[in-house]
Amino acid sequence: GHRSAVLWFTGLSGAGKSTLAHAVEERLHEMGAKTFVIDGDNVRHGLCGDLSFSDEDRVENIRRVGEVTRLFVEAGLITLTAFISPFRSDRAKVRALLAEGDFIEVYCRTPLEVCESRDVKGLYAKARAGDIPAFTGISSPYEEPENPEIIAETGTLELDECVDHVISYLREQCII
Ligand code: GGZ
Repeated sequence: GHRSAVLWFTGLSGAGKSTLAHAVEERLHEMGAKTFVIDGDNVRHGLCGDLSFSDEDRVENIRRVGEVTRLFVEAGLITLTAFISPFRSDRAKVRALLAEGDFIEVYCRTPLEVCESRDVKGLYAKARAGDIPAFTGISSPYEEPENPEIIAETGTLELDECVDHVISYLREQCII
């Protein structure tokens, strides 16, 4: 058995949030844990399909994801979310929806320069050219976590090392 909780991955576009969330999920599956990953791929088209990337809409995006997360955690799942979630106040609100210890903030600390040099989807180039308004890190803010439970050095460490770090934390906290 395991406790339920949310691993809330936050960081810039291209920082490696979804990649790390899915890799951690795979490791948890091997241990027999019940998990679910929520990311832009499964909510930005449906549940949050009406939302843009304005500050207001990002706030609403995170609010909805937070409420869904609360339900999944209540259902007993280790929930893994991967959203930029750029505003401290919104992350704090999600934390407040959950019981003490159930919100685990994982800061994927890939620096902007690294995200931009990787530019896997070409979005940074478009944002620099002015073709994407309000792009996080370029023309829209990202507020770094001040006291995250976990800092994942997704800019420098191998994926497996980052996974190990998250898994160790879950063991220390007796979640798994
Ligand atoms: C940031 C944007 C934008 C703008 C589209 N700013 O790397 P990706 O492509 O796959 O991940 C980014 C994703 C961010 O959506 P989130 O729901 O995580 O954002 S938030 O938490 O701020 O609500 C990026 C893509 O959407 N994308 N336009 N302007 N990222």
